[in-house]
Amino acid sequence: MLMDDMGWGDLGINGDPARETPNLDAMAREGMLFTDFYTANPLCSPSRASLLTGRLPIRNGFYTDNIHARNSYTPQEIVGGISDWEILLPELLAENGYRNKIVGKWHLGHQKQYLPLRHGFHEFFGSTNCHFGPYDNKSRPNIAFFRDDHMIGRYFENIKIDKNQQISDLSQSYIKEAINFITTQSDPFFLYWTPDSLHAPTFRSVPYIGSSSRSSSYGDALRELDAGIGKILDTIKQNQTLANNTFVFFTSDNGAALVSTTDAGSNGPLLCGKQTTFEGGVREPAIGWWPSRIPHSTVSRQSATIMDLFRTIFSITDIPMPIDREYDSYDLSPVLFANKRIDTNIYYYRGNQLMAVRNGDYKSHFWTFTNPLEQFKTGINFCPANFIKSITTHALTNYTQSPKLFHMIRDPGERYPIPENSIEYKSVIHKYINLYNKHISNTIPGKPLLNWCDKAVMHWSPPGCEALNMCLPVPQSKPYRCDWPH
Ligand SMILES: [Ca+2]
Repeated sequence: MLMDDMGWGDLGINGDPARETPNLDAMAREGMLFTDFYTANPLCSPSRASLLTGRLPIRNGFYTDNIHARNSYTPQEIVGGISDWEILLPELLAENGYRNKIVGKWHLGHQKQYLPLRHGFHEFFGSTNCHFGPYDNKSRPNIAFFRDDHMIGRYFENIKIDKNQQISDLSQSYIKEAINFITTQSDPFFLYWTPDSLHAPTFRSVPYIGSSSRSSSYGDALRELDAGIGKILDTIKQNQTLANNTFVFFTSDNGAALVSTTDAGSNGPLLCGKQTTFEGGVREPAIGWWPSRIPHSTVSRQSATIMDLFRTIFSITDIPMPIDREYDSYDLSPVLFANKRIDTNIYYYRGNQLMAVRNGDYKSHFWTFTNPLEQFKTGINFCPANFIKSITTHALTNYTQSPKLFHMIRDPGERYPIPENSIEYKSVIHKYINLYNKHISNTIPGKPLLNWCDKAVMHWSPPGCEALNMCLPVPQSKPYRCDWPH
């Protein structure tokens, strides 16, 4: 279960005072809460590509080198998408008898060759892109919505979203689709459930309007998804075989998008939000659930990432991993099933640049950046109410000669850099410099897939448009280098 832009601090059990995620809190009581769980990137597409490949974006190609250290993703004019060479989690599971379904947002490319059914999924209900729009179908087409390998409509046309009132039944459709899939499988299955109602502009269905104490569409949408997660877990619990044999993991693709102000979640005490490699951009709410195997009501401070789910799932299912490529994935079985701690390195990337490294209790920043000053002055702020001198910088700042060091247990909010003349700094910094240098010299970057854009590849005539009489004329192809503003 992968949320979109949900923040660490949104989870009641992580300390949100209103505690409006009762079902997720119950899930954590029945399983293991991860306090130090990370995504692979502070943006949707790269983190999703990493979840499904077990590899950092720098390896699987979900980055740009058009500009140094800039975030990139898959808008509808992107030419690139997931490479055929990558072996996705569902591909390996399918080879071993699993039935795989994705419900929600794909975001690994929308051209025909990138669709989920070409990459290991048997079923798809959702969209390849964010629910942006509406558009005029002349300068930009409305985004297609898919059932399996063909479109069944477009956002704002057949798939209704009332953008002004922030209302849609889409999350309810996703909940029903998940429950229907779970209850009709005879073979082992993998469900990738990834609703996007928490991504601005957020939306919720009518019964949830005003249901949250935040009195925001985001808060209502969170209540709706929390209730849906409760229903999905109940479906599993009602069938003894399913309950004994189903591993469920809950997390989010990146931190709360604080830039969206009132239409965003909370990162609790963490610094900044989505788009940044500070903790608010990449540390996620996370829960592992498997009542017959994971000890109940446990809290793990293990630092781990979304990519670890890849190796963990193949360890649990006893399926061998490919040996012809590098992975950024640890087996979390000893953590999940015995509450042990393993030694892990966390690498924080922004585009083509390794920004920071965490190992154990310390995190070291080798580069810092929020967004360019001229953009910040227009009101785009990834760190509202957060200003840490020399840390939340509006220039890409190189600290490789004197890295910034934080203690993540004493100071998870990255407020107090450890002084460079202190005994503590001097005794630990070399370890992080070595990790940084070693990772860079050992990592062979994949070909960047998010460099090129072209209006001709937008959702003019997706597969299935003929049957619906919804094909739009495709403009002439004119590839250009995508502009990544931050
Ligand atoms: Ca996201």
